[in-house]
Amino acid sequence: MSPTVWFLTGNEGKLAEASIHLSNLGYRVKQLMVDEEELYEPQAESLEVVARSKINQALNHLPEQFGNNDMILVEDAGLFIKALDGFPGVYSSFVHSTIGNLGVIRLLNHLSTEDPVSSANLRAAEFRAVAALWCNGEIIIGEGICPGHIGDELMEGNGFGFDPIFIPYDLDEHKNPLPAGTYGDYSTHGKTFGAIDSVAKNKFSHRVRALENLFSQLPSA
Ligand code: ITT
Repeated sequence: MSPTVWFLTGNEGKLAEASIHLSNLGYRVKQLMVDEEELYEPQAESLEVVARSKINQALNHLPEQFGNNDMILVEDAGLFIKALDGFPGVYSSFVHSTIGNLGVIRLLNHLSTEDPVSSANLRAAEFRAVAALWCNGEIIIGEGICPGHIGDELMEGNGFGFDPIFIPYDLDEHKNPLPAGTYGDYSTHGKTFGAIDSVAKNKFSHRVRALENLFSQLPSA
């Protein structure tokens, strides 16, 4: 039987996206539940520091059903806006729960022009994710980036967090991102992540890229 990947996260959206991807690779994914008060998220300058800290904490909260070959997954992500020098970055959770999506749009109000391509360049942003996997006593790290831009209005329906305001750049046939305004083999046709479903989001997602990068380093991969 393939090992279970225990994902330490309180975010159902992250869990759902990782489960779709990892089940395609043959893994079972279960949520590792830990009381919020018992977890500490360091306010660090790097996503990797946060991810490593979460792995070390998860090791103190292993469930009884944890099997010999099972693995622990944590992942830390953030939205980095170019015109704001990478803000909110590692402060994404705080910014989302305080000023929210409309607040971010307001911060960028002055960066809109008639021309959609130059607006997309002025409003460039990227999601970044760092995933860490504990496997047989070792920690493996994977990173993923999804470039795009911040839309000028909310487009919601699906997703979580900043999904309603983030429009990924199109991708070419090899899934490499293209410059703003270029149509590619993979496209959301100007829709935000919030306006597409998670299977479609996973084609672009920083999270999936981090997981692909991470799982490609496993000896059996
Ligand atoms: P954990 O319990 O796994 O830590 P979290 O919600 O705190 O979940 P992160 O620290 O990884 O998640 O991400 C910080 C915030 O960045 C998150 O709360 C969202 O607002 C935003 N974010 C991260 N990934 C996102 C995505 O794929 N789509 C939209 N927003 C995202």
